[in-house]
Amino acid sequence: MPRCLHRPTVLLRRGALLLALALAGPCSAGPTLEAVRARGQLVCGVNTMLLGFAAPDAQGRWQGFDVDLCRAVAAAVLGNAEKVQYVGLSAPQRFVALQSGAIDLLSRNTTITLAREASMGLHMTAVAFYDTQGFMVPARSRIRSTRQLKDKTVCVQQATTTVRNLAEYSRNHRLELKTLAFEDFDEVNTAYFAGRCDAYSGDMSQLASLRARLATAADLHVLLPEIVAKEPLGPMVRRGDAEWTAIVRWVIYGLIEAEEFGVTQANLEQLRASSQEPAVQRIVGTGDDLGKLLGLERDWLARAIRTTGNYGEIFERHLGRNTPLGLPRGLNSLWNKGGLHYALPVR
Ligand SMILES: N[C@@H](CCC(=O)N[C@@H](CS)C(=O)NCC(=O)O)C(=O)O
Repeated sequence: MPRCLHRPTVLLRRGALLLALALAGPCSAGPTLEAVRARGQLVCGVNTMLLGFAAPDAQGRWQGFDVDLCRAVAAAVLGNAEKVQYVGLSAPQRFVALQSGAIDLLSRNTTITLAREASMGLHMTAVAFYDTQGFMVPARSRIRSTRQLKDKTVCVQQATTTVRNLAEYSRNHRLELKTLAFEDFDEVNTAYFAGRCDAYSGDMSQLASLRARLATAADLHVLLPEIVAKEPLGPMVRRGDAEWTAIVRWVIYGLIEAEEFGVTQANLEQLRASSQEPAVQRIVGTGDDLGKLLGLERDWLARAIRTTGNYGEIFERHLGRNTPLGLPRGLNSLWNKGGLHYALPVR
């Protein structure tokens, strides 16, 4: 953010530290925030149909974990979570959509890897969901470990991290897996549920989602315990807009920090009215004006929390034990509860 840093740097040289801090912000909005504001709408790329992450409900309203991240960003930057246009994107379409400027934000079960960040003109923001790649098999197959997959056929979708991870896993474990890869998601699902493959490989959350949506009571499916690869999922943005990258990143960290400090959708207004705790005041928008540093309103994070609740509330609403997916928090617990979510501090 050269334009943001420039002014304080010059002033620091003149020794006017306090003045510099007072003047630090609002920064230049950055092209994406400017475009989103001018349009009055955030254009968010999501999955076409992945129950729990992004799927239209009976009324045609998009619902899910990835959708709530779009809503939280829209609430933080526009003050209105309804001002989102959703663009359903398949695995092969997603990066082109972001590179071409067709979407402002890609919030779509996308794994962050070095190659993806360094070679595609894109940036990761933050890990929103710690996933792992695994296998699903029909319960009747009696396969309960990847050791029993030798020479078996595995269904996967092309243009995903899944394909290469699977090849490496097969080689490392001498499994001689045969891969049946399809470009189209529906084709993979149809092939697997019609019994054309012995196993389905993908991110564990996706396998749980597919099982919840497509398996029948008479045809049960189990997830094998072994882990094929780490799959850290998170929103991506275009390169070259540091302000926008920072906004999306800090909305995610803010939602995680809100959980850590006990700020929920239900107690937000009460904490805004009465909390004297500086960390809580920063989150609910009554303390230091951190929104200004991001080019946003003082209550940017409160607007997001009012809309979606904190990170834990989003997780439980769409993916948790009381949902069709029934996922445990596991790796997605907070750092002080045995998990990996350690938000950089909102201060
Ligand atoms: N996290 C992996 C996999 C993401 C992915 O696209 N998974 C597929 C298979 S479950 C999917 O969601 N497909 C939906 C579609 O293409 O419409 C990645 O980033 O490559």
